[in-house]
Formats: sequence, structure tokens, C-alpha cells
Amino acid sequence: MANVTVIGAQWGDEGKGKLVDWLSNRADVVVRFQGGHNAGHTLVVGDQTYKLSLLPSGVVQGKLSIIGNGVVVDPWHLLSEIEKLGAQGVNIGPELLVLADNACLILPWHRDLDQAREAAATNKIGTTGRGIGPAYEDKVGRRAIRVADLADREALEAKIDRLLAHHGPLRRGLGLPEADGAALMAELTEMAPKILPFAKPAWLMLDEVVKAGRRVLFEGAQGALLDVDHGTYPYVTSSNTVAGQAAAGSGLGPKGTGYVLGIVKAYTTRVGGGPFPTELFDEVGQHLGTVGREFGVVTGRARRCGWFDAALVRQSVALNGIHGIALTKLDVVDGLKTLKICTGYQLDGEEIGYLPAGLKAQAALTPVYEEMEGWSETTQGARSWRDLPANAVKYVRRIEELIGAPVALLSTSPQRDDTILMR
Ligand code: 2SA
Ligand code: MG
Repeated sequence: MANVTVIGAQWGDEGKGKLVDWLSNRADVVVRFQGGHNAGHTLVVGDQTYKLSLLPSGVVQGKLSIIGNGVVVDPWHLLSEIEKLGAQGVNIGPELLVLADNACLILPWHRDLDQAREAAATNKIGTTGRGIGPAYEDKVGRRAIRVADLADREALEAKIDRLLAHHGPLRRGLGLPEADGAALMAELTEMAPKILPFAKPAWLMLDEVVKAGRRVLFEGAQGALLDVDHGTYPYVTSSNTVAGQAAAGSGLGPKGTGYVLGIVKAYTTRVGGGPFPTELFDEVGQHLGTVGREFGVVTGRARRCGWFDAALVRQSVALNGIHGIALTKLDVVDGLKTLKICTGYQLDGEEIGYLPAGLKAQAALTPVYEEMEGWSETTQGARSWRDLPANAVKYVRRIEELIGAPVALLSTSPQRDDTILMR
């Protein structure tokens, strides 16, 4: 299969950026299909570190990069990210970057709502505060401003009126200052000429690209357990993050999404609120957070850490139709005496092998663990299977068995070349 879809198989931050960068070599086009600048993808190439939130990771390798219709786009953020990468020597013009003309915009009003709601909430989602949820609400509510509207003053004016009618009362309810439609219009008019050169029918370009036999890499953001349908709702992001969204969020049909590569961290993390059955509050959890440098790329928040949850990843393998996984950050568990893997949960005296949908049930789960012996050698930077300690090999093999998917790639450091091709 020529095309590859890369998705996070846990709660995000599995190391997708690095793998997408590595796979970009073999692709002609890289496509983002959901989320927005809530994503944080870190790429380390030699002595350069690139932190991307909205741009597809393929831009760093000079690959044609598409921001698909499924993405919510903060155009001001996009321009600043382009500028930041320019300063690092990566020049991004309309020949390299395509923005779907039917993608919806994130406006400053969305960010205001997101942040004010989080501040007021008792059960906080722990969003990135970037306006993602409110922007998707307006999309589904058929009120959103889309990229193509930027070329149409009349459409913009009508949409701003429509948005004002909706946002006015919401803002008042949250004690936010009155929304200023004229100011928004002025900001949009000023920004439009900088964004419009990137705007194209992305679905048509993709259709042509695929017909010409070129290879597409789909870059997922967040993770399957943050999916608005399949994740730990309501502690989720507001988009579908599962592999199926690659088709709808890009405009290429389902047959185009190709090989589904799930990115899986050798332990579990999540940032923000919500259930996390294998979360650790002891020194092992601290070890994972410190050694794994588990801090949000976008917000700098410390991520919650815990043992590998095979039940959760097994669920993800099913939800995404995962063909194989890339296992990342194995070196972070180097040196731990004992490793625990969660194989299922105890709920009301019964064992279940999946995360149930009910909030109460999710909170009441007790993980069932299997213990394995750790290893003292370092696996960091290993470039061959043979370099791994026997117990590390056992750990990886056991993970494969429990999740029901093969490990296709093993990533042994953030560096591009520290990647072992397993099969
Ligand atoms: P939002 O902002 O509405 O999407 O937040 C809703 C939930 O989704 C989670 N979320 C994420 N989880 C992990 N990584 C993400 N990206 C950044 C990163 C996050 C950061 O790579 O580190 O810097 O904090 C991401 N984006 C959204 C979020 O924590 C909420 O639980
Ligand atoms: Mg991330």
C-alpha cells in the first residue's frame, strides 16, 4: 500500500511528529485532516528542533503539505507558524502549502469562549485554550467562516452578523466584553490577502495526486482516545481523531487512506482531565514524566503518566483499523526493575477487556496488571533489533500479543534516524 495514515493510538503525544517526519521521506504529499493548532508535533533533525502545531510535519522535508477541510484553522496562527519556520530556514510558500478552501476558521471569539468556559468550569476538560471546540461548534452549527469566504466581502459580512447573534449572548453569559463585529471584519480583511494564496480545492489536488500515482501520508493529531465519538467523552477534543477521519477530513475517499500506522508509546500519558485507569501517582510516574520529558508542546502543561494499557490500545487497534504500530519512547522505561502492563479492568467484580462508555464505569475501573522484569541496559538510540536487551524484546513481543497488532517500527530516540524497521 502506497499511502499511509498515521494516528495516535492513545491520548496523544505518542511521537507522531517524529514518525511522520521519518515517513515523509517516502511520501510525496503530507495531509492534516482534523484538529487545529492544539496539536504539538516535535521534530528533531540533527541539531534543529521544530515544533509544529498546525503545519503538516512534511513541510520540514519540503514535501507538498495540505491542511485539509477537517482542520479548524486559526489563520493568524498559521501565518506566525510559517514565519517561525522561515526563521529556521524552512521557507513555506503556496507551492509547498495548500489550505483547503472549504476549511473552517478559528476566530479570536472562539478562543475567548474556550478559555472563559474552562475558567468557569468545575469539571475542567483541560483544553489547550486555542478555540478548537467552539470553532467546531460553529462549523457543525453551519455558521462558520470558511477559508473561501475570505475572498467574498458580502459573505463575510453576513456571516459575521450571524456569528454575532450567536456569540453575543454566550459572551454576556460568561462576562466577556461585547464582541466587535467591525473590528473582526477589519482583522479578517487585513489578513485575507496573506492567506488566500494558499487556498485551493484540496480534495481536487489530492484526487490528481493519487491518480498520478504519488504517495500520500496522512498525519493525525491528538489520539484515538480523544476522539469526539470514541474517546473518553466529554474529556475529548472536538474532532474525530480516528483513522477514518483521514478520508472525510481531506476529501480523498476511504480507499485512499492506505496502511494505518498507530503510534503507541511504551507507557501511557494524557494531558488534561478525564479518566486514566493506569495513572501513577508515585515515583514511577514521576520517573516517566521526567525521563520522558512529558510536557505539552502547546501549553507546557505536565502530562499525567502511567503504565502501558494494553486494553486501551487493543480498543484503539479496532477503532482505527490499525495494520501495525510504531512503538515509541521505549528508552524511558529503561532501568525500571519491574514493568506492569494493564491487560484489562475489574468492574463490579467482573473482568472486562475494554474501556466502557459510561462515565461512572470509566471512573470505577481497576486495572488488571501483568508484571514483567525490566532491564538495566539503555535502549536509547538502538538502531537494530539485535541491540535490544532480551527483556526489552520480551516486553515488545508481549505488547504485540496483547494489542493484536504487529510492531512495524520501533523509535528509540527523538532523532529521525533512531528508528528500527521491524518488518
Ligand atoms: P482541545 O484544546 O479542545 O483540543 O482540548 C480537549 C482535550 O484534548 C486534549 N488535547 C491534547 N492532548 C495531548 N496533546 C495535545 N497537543 C499538545 C501537545 C497539548 C499541549 O502535543 O502536547 O501542549 O498541552 C492535545 N491537544 C488537545 C486536551 O488536553 C484536552 O484533554
Ligand atoms: Mg503532541
